[in-house]
Amino acid sequence: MLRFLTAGESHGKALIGIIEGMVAGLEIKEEEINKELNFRKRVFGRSSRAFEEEDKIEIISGVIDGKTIGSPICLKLNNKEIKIGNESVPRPGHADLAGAIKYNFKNIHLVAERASARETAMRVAIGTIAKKFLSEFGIDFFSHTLMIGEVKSSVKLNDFNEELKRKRAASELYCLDEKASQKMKEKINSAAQNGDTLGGVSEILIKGLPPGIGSYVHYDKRLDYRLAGALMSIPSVKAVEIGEGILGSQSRGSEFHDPLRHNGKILRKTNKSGGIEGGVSNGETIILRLYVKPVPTLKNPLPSFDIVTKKFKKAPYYRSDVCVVPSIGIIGEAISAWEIACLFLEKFGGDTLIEVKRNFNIYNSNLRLFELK
Ligand code: EPS
Repeated sequence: MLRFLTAGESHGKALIGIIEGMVAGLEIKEEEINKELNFRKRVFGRSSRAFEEEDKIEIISGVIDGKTIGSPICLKLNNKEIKIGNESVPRPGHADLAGAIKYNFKNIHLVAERASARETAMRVAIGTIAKKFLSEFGIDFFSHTLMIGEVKSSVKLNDFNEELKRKRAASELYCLDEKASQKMKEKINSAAQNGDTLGGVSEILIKGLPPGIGSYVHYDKRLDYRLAGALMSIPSVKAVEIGEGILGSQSRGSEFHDPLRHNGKILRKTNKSGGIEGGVSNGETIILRLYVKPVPTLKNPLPSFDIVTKKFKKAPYYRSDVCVVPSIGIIGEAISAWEIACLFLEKFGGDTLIEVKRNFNIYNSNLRLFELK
């Protein structure tokens, strides 16, 4: 079984991650993790903190001579900024108040330090190892920004390639529509000037996943359940859509479902199901959309109250992000990779990469039976 645990506060000494159950024999370099960590952070609309933190991963254990050895992998990310504040006024929309009630704290920073999306840095590091594992089987991940504020990208994808990855990396907002991207930047600037924040939508595509990952037999092994549940754990994500799920709720069955054909191989004209049918991958690209709420720390704050005096007070403002949508795409890729790696290992299990590849190849040769005319 593959599992992980993270520890660490946003302004504590460090973030720690421990992975258990990763196969032996997987090559992994710190630079590969650092590349994804950089992607997560340094985007237009993030606060200065995101640019100040170095986010250089240290692999403490489980990897020797550049390869995993099957023992727990311990990862560490040092924080540059180390300080814990004191504040008794919660921000509406933040974990502050619910967390302070739950733990009987009078200082909301004791909540915010762990509720902070800084924790997702470690989950991106962990997910990068899952991505590397899945890349050994031709499975690849991509994300791009579909909407910020009300500005929509005109680019809708069912596939991606290295060129699109380069284009995405060159965009300040990871948006493939240059005109829309410009408008999104203007929206972010104007929200910042008004002391406000913005949400939006990020789309994730996963290709190369063979049919049969997940389960229709056990609710807790359904691929859609696992992906949606895990993606909802990203701070600010308020809804997850799979394929054209929202459109489906307004369509007839005859309009919505992807008709099947067989022409030497299985063919679907459309992919409205987003690559998942009955909780199981069907071999099409997995398409997920993450709906992100605006960050709750506002320069022009909402009404709140002091949890000690119970008197009215405006919510406090601290340096904060104006928009985190592009970062959410990168975090979502890592988190999806983790969930898929867990289900993939359950199906093709083994202690070494070679053993898993052998099981995968046997399954793949059986799959070819479906491809025969
Ligand atoms: C965050 C608040 C900001 C963000 C932080 C997440 O940090 P600070 O409280 O230091 O201003 O910059 O994100 C990161 C530091 C990061 O690495 O993503 C929050 O409250 O969620």
